[in-house]
Formats: sequence, structure tokens, C-alpha cells
Amino acid sequence: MQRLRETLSLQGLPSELQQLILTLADCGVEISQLVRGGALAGVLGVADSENVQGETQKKLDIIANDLIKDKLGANPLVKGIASEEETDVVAANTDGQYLVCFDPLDGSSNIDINSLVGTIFSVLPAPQGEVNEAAFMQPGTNQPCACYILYGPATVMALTTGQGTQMYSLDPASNEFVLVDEQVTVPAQTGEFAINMSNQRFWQAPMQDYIADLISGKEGPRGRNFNMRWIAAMVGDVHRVLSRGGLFTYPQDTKNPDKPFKLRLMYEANPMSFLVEQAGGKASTGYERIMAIEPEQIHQRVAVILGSADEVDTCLGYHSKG
Ligand code: AFP
Ligand code: FBP
Repeated sequence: MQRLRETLSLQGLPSELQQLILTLADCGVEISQLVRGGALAGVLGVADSENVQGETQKKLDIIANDLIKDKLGANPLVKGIASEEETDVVAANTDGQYLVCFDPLDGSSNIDINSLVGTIFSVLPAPQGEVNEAAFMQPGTNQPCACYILYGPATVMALTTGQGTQMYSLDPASNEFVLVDEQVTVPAQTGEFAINMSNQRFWQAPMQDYIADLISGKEGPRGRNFNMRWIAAMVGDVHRVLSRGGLFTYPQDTKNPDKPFKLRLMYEANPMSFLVEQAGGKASTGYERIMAIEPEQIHQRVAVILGSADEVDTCLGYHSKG
């Protein structure tokens, strides 16, 4: 049984990065306990405030956000943080080497129905100088580390430091993450896709055509049947992709003309793309590699198509048809 601490040390990572990852894992352990407590922990229900995206925050969103802010702020290695739940980036420790972007509770609409939620972290190197939004404007290829913690029937953590993707499970007896898969591998081919089908009429032509061909099954141009899954928490859908393959997408749509994309580059798309690529999968907007995007805003949103490499390529083929 190899514990997270031991795996990190065996990977020969800089000791600072090891320490930071242990802090991220610690946040996951504490949020996991709160999620497990459910109503008993007094964390269910809607809080009075809205976040910067204009969405109603759940109490647990706020609790998880504050918990992570406190823990990262107390780690001298962290120079600044950016949260999906905060309007502005926050300066932490002047001599810190890392910036951390996070979604404290992804899939928050699932909290009250006792379904999957998780926490997503993206780590970036801290540039010299002031901590402001510009300091965070780095492509996903700069991430030394990305991870998510999924609070499901088991609490699990998927982690990459650029040496493949590893999966850990939280041992409830010791409250430590234990390695369960040292090289997660996403099969190149799949018969499963994930998309919010209720948005179908709002998609662009390439995604309309691609999904139409998938659901026409054996009788259609793909010549075989596909199955669909949708968890309404990217962390849950990506975990399924890492576990058994699949294609996950949240494409551009015209449902809300002011918001053509749903998922956030810095808190969701970049870290998940790093984890999927390191497991042999692919991640694209339809037109470019997600991790190559030069960000322009901390709360920027993008289209996401990720998962099994051959299937992502097939989907990209529809986008390059002109
Ligand atoms: P939150 O960040 O508000 O928890 O939303 C989760 C999410 O951005 C992403 O994790 C899901 O894939 C997506 O929303 C689900 O969206 P639908 O509401 O369209 O199902
Ligand atoms: P299992 O009994 O094999 O776990 O199947 C579960 C189930 O019968 C229902 O709980 C669920 O609503 C349905 O399968 C899901 O079916 P589909 O694969 O068509 O989404």
C-alpha cells in the first residue's frame, strides 16, 4: 500500500511541489468529511449570496471556498489564489512559488440530491512581482500539477505532475490517500459520450452533426451504437472518462447569447485537460488544444471536448469540415 506522500517522493518532485500537493490533498480530506456529513453538518441549502458568474451559491460552495483559501493562505509556498467563487485573484504569501486556481465545489447542483461533487485544482508557477490577474494569464501547458478530488461512494483523487496520471483512494481508517492506479490509461476508442442533450437545439452545426451520427447508432454512418451518460458535474464525468474512456463535451451554444461557453478555462478545462492528456486522451475546444490557449481573463470560459483520443479526433473532424 503506497501512500500519496510516498508516491510523490518516489516521483522525485521538488520538495516544495510535494508539500503543496499534500496541502491540496488535505483540503480534499476536510471537504470530504463535510460532504459526508450532509444535512447533519449543516451545509445543505442555498446561501444568500451570488458568485461572480451570477449563480446562486450553495452553503457548501462557500464553506469549501473559505476552507481552501485558509489552507492555501497558510502555506508559505502559495503566492496567490484564484477561485471560481471569488471575483478577484487573492494575494497570499510574498515569497511563494506557486499560484493555485480552484473550483472548490464542482457540480454544486448535485449537493442537495446527494450526488457526485468534487474539487478541482490547477497549479501554476508564480512569476516575479505583484499578484494580479496578469500573473495568472499562463497557458495550461505551464501547470506543474493538476488534480481533482471526487466525493463519491469513495473519495478519490486523480493527480498529474506530468508523469502520467495517478489515481488515489481515501482510506477512511487513516484519512490518507492511497495509490490505486499508478498509470491511468484512457482507451483510445469508446462507445460512450457525455453531453447535456437538452441544449441540442442551441449547438453549432459541427456538434449537431457529430451527435446526430452517434445517436443514429448501428443504422447511421458510425455503424455501431453509442451510450450516453451525464452527471452534471464535470468532475464526475471526467472521472468516468479516466476510469473507462468516453467523450465528454460542453460545446459552444446559443442558449444564453451573453454566455456562449459554460466551463471555465482556469478552474475546469485546463486541469482536466492535463489529467486527460497525461492518461493518453485528448482535450480540445474543437479548434485548438485547450492547454495551448493563452488566457485573457481569470474567469474565461471555453468549449470543451475531451476524452478517448480517437473519438475526440473524430469529433474534431466534424469541426474542420469548413
Ligand atoms: P458548478 O461549477 O456551478 O458546480 O457547475 C458545474 C458545471 O460547470 C460542470 O461541472 C458540469 O459539467 C456542468 O456545470 C453541468 O451543466 P448543466 O447544468 O448544463 O448540466
Ligand atoms: P444496474 O441495475 O445494472 O445497476 O442498472 C441500473 C439501471 O437499471 C437503473 O438504475 C438506471 O436508471 C438505468 O439502469 C440506466 O440505464 P441506461 O444504461 O439506459 O442509462
